[in-house]
Amino acid sequence: MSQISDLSWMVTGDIPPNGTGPLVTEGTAPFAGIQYAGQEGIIRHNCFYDLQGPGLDLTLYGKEARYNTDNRVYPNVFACTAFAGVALAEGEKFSGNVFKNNVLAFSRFVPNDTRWKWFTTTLKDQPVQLLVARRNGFWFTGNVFFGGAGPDRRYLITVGSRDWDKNTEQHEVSWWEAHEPQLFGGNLECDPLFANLAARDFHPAANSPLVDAGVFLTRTANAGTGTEMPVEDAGYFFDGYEMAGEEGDLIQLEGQTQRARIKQVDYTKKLLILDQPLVWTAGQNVHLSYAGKRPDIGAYELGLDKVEAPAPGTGTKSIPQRE
Ligand SMILES: [Ca+2]
Repeated sequence: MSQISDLSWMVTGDIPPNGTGPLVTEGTAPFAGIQYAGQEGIIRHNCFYDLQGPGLDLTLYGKEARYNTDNRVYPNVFACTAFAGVALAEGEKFSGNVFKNNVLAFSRFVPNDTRWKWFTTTLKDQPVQLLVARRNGFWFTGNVFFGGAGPDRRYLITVGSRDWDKNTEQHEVSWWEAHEPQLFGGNLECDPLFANLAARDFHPAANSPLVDAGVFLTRTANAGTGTEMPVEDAGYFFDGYEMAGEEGDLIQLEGQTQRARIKQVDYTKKLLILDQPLVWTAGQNVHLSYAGKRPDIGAYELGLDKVEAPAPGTGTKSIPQRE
């Protein structure tokens, strides 16, 4: 069974940014925007920001969070947290998790959790956007990493475990791309140029490098025409899950402006059933509806008449993170 997060996750008022808000208890892990353990889930079009913990924490623990597999995390904004935009836990049963077209920017580590020397000494004040305690089970492509002007860029991707005595020496994004291409490929390090960062408006500005810089979600598996489109990976797509009032995704091929709505996804056969016929070549790129030449990076698509995600501001409280 799949699940989808298509909301705009944020925090209003209850947790002040960059600080010692009322929901943090000294000596325990700060709260995550979403603490997640699921399989074949879709987490997209969210803006996670001003959190004291990670925006998204793919975690594993105990008897209730044992599997994190084959999730699709695209395209979101993880910004201005006091921990890391995204955290990935160590442990078994963690595989096939793909992060595409996300922005991870402007987070700065605050050691609210004082139990770990690595936090209070090494990571304090570092621009940690991604904190990973593992070197397998995930794939980042088409994402933007940025820590603001001036900080030590080797910490944008921080690898280590909070209770290890000696964590791995940290490296710049380009090093990870060159040395661990099975984990990182085609990511960018640049200022995302949001429309208004101070006001937490995470739309791309007109001159933003996010515009038309994203990767496509998947490709067609063979040439064809009609309403049954085979794709290499159907796990990115949503057909309403038979819920009343929910529509399937609008999709669009590269090089075309025509769009079709998904009526049904056959995840086993990797088949998209469409409401109107399209024509495609073998290996043609497929995405949700987009504007311009390519998809944008981040939660918004510049130039789309209707953003399919709700605007930030609907307000969702974060929940306590388990130990
Ligand atoms: Ca675009």
